[in-house]
Amino acid sequence: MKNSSKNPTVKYRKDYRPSQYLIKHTDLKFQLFDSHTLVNSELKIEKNPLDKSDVLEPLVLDGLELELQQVSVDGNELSKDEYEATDNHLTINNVSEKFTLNLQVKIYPQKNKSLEGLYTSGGKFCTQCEAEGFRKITYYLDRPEIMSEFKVRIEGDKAAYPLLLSNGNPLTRGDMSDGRHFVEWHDPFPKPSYLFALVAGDLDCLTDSFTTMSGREVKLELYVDKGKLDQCRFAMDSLIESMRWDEEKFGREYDLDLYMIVAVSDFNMGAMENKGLNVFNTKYVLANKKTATDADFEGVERVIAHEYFHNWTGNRVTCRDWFQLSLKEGLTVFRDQKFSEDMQSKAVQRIDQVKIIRSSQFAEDSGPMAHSIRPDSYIEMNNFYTVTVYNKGAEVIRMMHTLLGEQGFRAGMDLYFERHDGQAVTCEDFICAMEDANQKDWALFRNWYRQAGTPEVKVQLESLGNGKFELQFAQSCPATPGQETKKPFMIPVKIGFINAQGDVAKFRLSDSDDVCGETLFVMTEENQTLTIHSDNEVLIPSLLRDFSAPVKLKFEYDQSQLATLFASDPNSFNRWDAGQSLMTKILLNNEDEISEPDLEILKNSFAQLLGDEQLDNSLKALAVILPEISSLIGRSEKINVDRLFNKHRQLKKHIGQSLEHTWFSIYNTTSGDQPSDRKLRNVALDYMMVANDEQHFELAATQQTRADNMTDELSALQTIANSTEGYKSDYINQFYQKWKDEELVMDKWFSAQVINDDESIIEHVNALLNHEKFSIENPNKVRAVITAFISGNLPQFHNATGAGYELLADTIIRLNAINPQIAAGLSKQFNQWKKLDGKRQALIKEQLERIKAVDNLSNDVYEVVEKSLN
Ligand code: 0A1
Ligand code: ZN
Repeated sequence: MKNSSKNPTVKYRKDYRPSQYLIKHTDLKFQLFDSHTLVNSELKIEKNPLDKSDVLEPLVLDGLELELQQVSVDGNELSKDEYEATDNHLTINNVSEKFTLNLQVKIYPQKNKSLEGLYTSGGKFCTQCEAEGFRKITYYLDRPEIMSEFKVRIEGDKAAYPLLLSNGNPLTRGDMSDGRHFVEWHDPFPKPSYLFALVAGDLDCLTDSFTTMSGREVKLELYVDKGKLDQCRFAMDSLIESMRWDEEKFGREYDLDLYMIVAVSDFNMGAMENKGLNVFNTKYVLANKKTATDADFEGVERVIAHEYFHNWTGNRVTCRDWFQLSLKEGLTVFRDQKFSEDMQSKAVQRIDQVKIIRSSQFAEDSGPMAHSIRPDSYIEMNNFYTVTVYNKGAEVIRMMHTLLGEQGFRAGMDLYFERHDGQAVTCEDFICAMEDANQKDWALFRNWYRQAGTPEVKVQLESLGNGKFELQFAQSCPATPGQETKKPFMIPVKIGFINAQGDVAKFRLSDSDDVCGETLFVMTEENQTLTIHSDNEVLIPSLLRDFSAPVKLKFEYDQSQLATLFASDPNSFNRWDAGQSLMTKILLNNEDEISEPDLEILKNSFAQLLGDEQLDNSLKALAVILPEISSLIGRSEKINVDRLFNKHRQLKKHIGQSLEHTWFSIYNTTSGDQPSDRKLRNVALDYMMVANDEQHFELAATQQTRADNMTDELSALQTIANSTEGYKSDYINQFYQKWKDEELVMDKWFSAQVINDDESIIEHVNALLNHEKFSIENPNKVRAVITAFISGNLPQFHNATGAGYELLADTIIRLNAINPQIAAGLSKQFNQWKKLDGKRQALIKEQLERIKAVDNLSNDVYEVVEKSLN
């Protein structure tokens, strides 16, 4: 098909109609062979009692890339004229109110490189069905509101696949002829097809158990490739912690007797919450001190928790349709964030969460793919597993939590589970439960679900004399595709003050006698004023503490006010944020270079902060890391990137050089063995290398060679790979020789080599794409090389020659034919192009048009590219 004829269907939220049919029971039989798989299904179908129409419409099942071999209804095989099979559907015309449908289809998992449906990875079979992958396994009503009780029989060669796993509990197993065997599974909880899973292979297993709050014992099984058991303990402990935490915080108990996790190397996303049988990207399971960094450990803990928490928020209560995705994802991300805040440092976690919002979500919200957390339409659902639905969705839940407090929020959650356990529901149902449990009317709050775009809140402070002050607030939100004008949002703004000396400034609200140090002001209109009283003559406001709403807050601070907040705001998040604002202001002003006084202010602020003995080392490290270039672009409407890149380099160099002695002393005296100590030491090393890589190269080299943990080893490698030293390749090779058999470590080795801010890098990236350890079919490798380059090396991605753009387009075109989901994800990286200068815009447009003209362009890539060009 030539793509000029492309006419993909757009699905609209407003068109939702309940299905006329339900599938009460689903019996599946899988016969796994070396070249293909046969799937037999028996579906007990009946008319949906909610459907009141007298007319029975034809049954239309979804199906994709299936070879249909047999169809029978109530035991009678249908002849070819009694059904119609097209590229996407199987239609059966004459059906009754209740019947049994039997189908046999043939599929080719070994050839499936989209990693959706049933596929093979490293010699084992596995599945990925969310969002619409089950239709690549058999014909089905492949929509989340169809909840069915599943029985599954898997047959395969016993030597190659001693393990045959599916959801729920194993029922029976036995041997067959020809060295084959079978296992039968039953999942007592009705579930949508997207939660189905199957795994077959020969794997090692770590087992443990968990006794639930009601005293039931749950078997825990973690399956990994042979030889990897020494990298499993942390994931298992994280699972146990998550199970305990969900009981303590939300009263939620696990419901089956068995919880299985399988790690696979080829996986499009992080992991998948299939009922009782999670499938994980190895990146979020395998970790020990030697192979994984501190950041990797945090990732494992977070994703293990996320998938576990889905058992209640996603599986027990699921989504009615895919427009409601944030119902389960926003809520589950919020839950995993809360968990991580309890396990790690709260402020550090919050900073990391907000960095994602500011660097990726603000960008998405200001680009051609902007959508509300509950989108109105889509062409390809896979394109909507976004930072907006997930992370902004979590911010929206967090605002509910902020508005209701811990107890009110818990009451809302309890009511939500009580009302909707076992159902497929909507975001509206969730809001209603929160409202009803707390006697609230949140008509206005719903605008967060309806409207896309990042609201801007402008704040001014006016002193009226006699200790009386006025904070004036004004909110607005820019137009986004399809939404020209916006209604006001409900915006909780957490506020405190410090005085000119940097001490906490207490205050009193006009309508109260209580003196306080902090207040929550809830905006509901475009313009509002808050009057306060304070004994201090000068107040410096500390606004939107802990990022209490996903908005851009604008207050005209001068540099000295920001420096004071950076030195002494008692709110750790805002203290960090003041430093970011200070740097952002300087990096984004209209000067071509940073002035000497500005450099001096920053240097002094950093020196003072680094000397603060009260401050935790990880907060110190975070505070001295420059704002990410992506977030500086993300927050701008138009951007002169050449100027930004130059100033970013200038600032980094200056901080490195002017504080060289401080870095050296931090490096030598920070001796602890905690992640926070490593973090600060490695930031110091990086600045030293930026200051003078010739002089400090030995130090980095020694660190890489002697390290007993991956955090230090990799940090050293990264800074070495970024240096200009000729013999850095010795150390890149040394790392390679040591780790070439560890796939996940090889991903780090690739990534470390693509962030060098040097013109020759594109050639090097191309060489890495041809390296024997690289595979375009493995998403982790694509992320390790391509995503790491285009998001971690923006100066060279935006190289004025356009070579970076061409490299990305080449990769997208290659991947379009292999794995459309990953190809589309990469295509989104062009979405900021209209902010750039004319020359770069023309270069990107050329690449977008080249992609659009590709034969057999997938819907996934088409949707992103088409929206970007419009
Ligand atoms: N529900 C999973 C994420 C996920 C979504 C789609 C996938 O393939 C298209 C795979 C995983 C989660 O939130 O963890
Ligand atoms: Zn999720």
